[in-house]
Amino acid sequence: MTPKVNRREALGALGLVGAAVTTAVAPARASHVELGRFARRHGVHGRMTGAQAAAAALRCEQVRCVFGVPGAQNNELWDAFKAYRQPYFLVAHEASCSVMADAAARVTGEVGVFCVVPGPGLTNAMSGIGEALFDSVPIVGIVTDVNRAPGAPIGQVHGLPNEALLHPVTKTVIAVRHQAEIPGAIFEAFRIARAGEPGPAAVLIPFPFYMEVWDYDQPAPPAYPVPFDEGAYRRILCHLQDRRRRVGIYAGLGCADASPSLTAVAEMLQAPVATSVSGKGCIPDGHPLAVGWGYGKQGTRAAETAFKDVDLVLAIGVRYSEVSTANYAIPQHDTLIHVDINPQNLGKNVPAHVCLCSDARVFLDRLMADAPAIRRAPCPPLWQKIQRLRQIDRCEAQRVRIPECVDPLYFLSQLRSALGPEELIFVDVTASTHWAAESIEVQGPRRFCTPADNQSMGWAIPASIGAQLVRPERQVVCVTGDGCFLMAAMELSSAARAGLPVKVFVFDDGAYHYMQMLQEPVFRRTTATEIARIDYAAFARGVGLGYNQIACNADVLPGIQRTLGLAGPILTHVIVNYDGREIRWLSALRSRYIDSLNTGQKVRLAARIGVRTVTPRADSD
Ligand SMILES: Cc1ncc(C[n+]2csc(CCOP(=O)(O)OP(=O)(O)O)c2C)c(N)n1
Ligand SMILES: [Mg+2]
Repeated sequence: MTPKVNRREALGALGLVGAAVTTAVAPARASHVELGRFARRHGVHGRMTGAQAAAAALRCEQVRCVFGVPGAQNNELWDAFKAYRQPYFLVAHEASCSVMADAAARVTGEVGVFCVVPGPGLTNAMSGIGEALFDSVPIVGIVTDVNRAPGAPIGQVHGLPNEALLHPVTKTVIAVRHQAEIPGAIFEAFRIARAGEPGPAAVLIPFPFYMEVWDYDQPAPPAYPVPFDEGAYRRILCHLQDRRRRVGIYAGLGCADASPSLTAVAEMLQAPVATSVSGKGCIPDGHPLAVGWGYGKQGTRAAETAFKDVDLVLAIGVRYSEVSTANYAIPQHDTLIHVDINPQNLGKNVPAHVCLCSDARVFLDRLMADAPAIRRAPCPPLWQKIQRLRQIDRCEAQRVRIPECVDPLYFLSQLRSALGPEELIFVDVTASTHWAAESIEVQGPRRFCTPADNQSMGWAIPASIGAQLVRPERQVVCVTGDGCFLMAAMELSSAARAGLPVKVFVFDDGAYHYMQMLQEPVFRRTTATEIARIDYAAFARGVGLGYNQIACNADVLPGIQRTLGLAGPILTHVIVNYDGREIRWLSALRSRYIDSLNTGQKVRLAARIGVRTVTPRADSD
């Protein structure tokens, strides 16, 4: 009689065989391939299994943490992480692991790494991969695949077309065809993730290769060279040599690793500096030339006003994305010079007079070398004007305008003042995001993070956990909405499990206020925006978080201080009210939207608004 073996037993047996092979081949080699040897030759060298080679390559890249969830296909790999002392972090849902890798990359400037099983593990991770793609963040996914050998069985579990799924959301997918390729594929993925405009790269490794043994001799390759177009640079210098032209700098995330150079160039050119949302902090907000976020109607008043006096905009490491410009509503200037590492971004959304494909720091340092030809005289009236304008913005944020419950913008200004300049702030996709971009001043790069261009709700919760893990010395705070919370809150159980002291503030207004703001003016009613109310105190208790509540403006600063004074992960329930303040970004978007309609569309919109305004409506939800 044939014994019945169920799937779990079969996979368990497979695991045992794997372990036997590993121990038969690896113990002497395992120590042989540890870091001492990497340090000498910087690569993966020696006889080992595919799983060990993958772990060794990650150690070689000095990965701080691999975020993910194991599964039948990649248990071998997770075991190798442990054997090779590669730090890892188990998430509650793979939707979080790519986000945590992204956040770890944002706050450290290094490549973040996640590891998933094929099929649902991968599809769960895809929103986060998309966010890293749109926000130019270098992450590497170690994605296990099913058996793809010729003649492999059909109907394999998780056998979705994983390679095809990955292509549209990554810079590259390296599909491994033989165990010999594993470390080289991982090194190449890191190189591509970092090269040019950073972004996600994936390595797809069919699970049978993890147990195959090979003699590896795989050095880690050098980084890709950075291009520089000397001719375009000379044309930029010609524009800057005309000292009558007043320069304004618009800096994006591409300047994150060039902060001192950016500041030096701004001083040398006496140029006000505005940033994109992702570029916040690339020049410290306390600097006399920093005007805050954006330079149109959507950004700070200081930036909008200061850039009215500018003739020449020097846009560096920035893309003029939809969100950063409130749907491309950016003021035109006499001259725009666009410098970015990705040639496909150059002059694309806003026509530019000169484009230069360059790394931001290389470009800025070249400008400093040419300072004698372009330097402007110090301009104290400009500093005073900026200081005055910024003071007006600060006063507005610090004033309570919404007396009932908590005024969100007032809360954000108080949160800023309660935190040290080094602390890390994560803000989710809520109506308050744009107030945060306006009002939260940031004194250095990589300290203010938001899912800027893919706008994936719930992102900030796992992101703040990932950041806290790799930056234990910093306080990480997360501001999220109650809708975002419903999407991602269970991941807080991982922060509780690991004792990560992240502080999460959830703005509870019982609704998708962001959607209500978009819907109400044009439909005169709201649809599918009222969300489930939950008991936050019970939730916190249930997953092992500390709890605090802030219910009125008078308690905002004391309440924030109470939360920051508590040890461990804390959930703070902030009862907010949105009625009574303008969101500049939204006003800019609205006027841009109306302008973009043709006459017929405008007439239909006006008719609908007219009819619904006079018709009683009780059907908002
Ligand atoms: C995954 C995802 N689904 C839907 C949206 C569209 N969206 C943007 S903001 C928002 C509502 C956010 O609600 P909440 O978190 O409660 O924040 P609030 O605006 O109420 O402060 C929605 C549905 C999105 N950005 N991402
Ligand atoms: Mg809400």
